[in-house]
Amino acid sequence: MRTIPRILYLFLLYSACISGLAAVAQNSISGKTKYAHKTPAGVYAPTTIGNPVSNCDSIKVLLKQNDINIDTACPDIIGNYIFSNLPNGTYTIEALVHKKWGGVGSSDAQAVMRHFVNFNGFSLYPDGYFTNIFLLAGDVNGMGFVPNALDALMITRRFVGIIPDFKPPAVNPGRPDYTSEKHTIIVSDGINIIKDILVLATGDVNGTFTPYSP
Ligand SMILES: [Ca+2]
Repeated sequence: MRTIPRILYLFLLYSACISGLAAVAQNSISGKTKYAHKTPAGVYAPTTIGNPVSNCDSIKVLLKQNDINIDTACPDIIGNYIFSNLPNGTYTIEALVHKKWGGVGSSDAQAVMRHFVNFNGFSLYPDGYFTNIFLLAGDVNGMGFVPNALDALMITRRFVGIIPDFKPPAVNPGRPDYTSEKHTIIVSDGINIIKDILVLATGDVNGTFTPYSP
């Protein structure tokens, strides 16, 4: 008669241990920071983008929860980053780049116009439709709309030197010099999530820039 309560006790003890382990499970998120580069022939070929050995000034990865930055990782020279010992939860990662801006010219302005024309249903240019990081990088005025004639105008104004950057007051609300993907990641059960983060110089919608060396 006493066997059943003993089994029940052991089962409850086991359950408590398992749930206790789950509560303290430590996870990690790692990957590479990459520039969404395209070759001169337009072939998509992302290239790692990192820091010099001596410092962590040119690119960082931000770890956020509920839009609040809770940690920062310093990618190495070939873009490897890692966040360790993360409690179970939902996190957002993105890169913050402080490298020299470049790679933006008339071909980017033209590409933005092609995108805009295609978005409006004309489909004149099969190569003219952006997605993902290229779409984000085309919103140079930060209005959050589909890249359009105003963005193309701002790109032109910058590469001919009328405006120094895409920041206010010349461009409102404006954008920083680099655009990053943002990934929302759920971690649990002590696993490592591998996630690369793509960046582009804001406005480099055809991915021509090579922002090296760090
Ligand atoms: Ca370009």
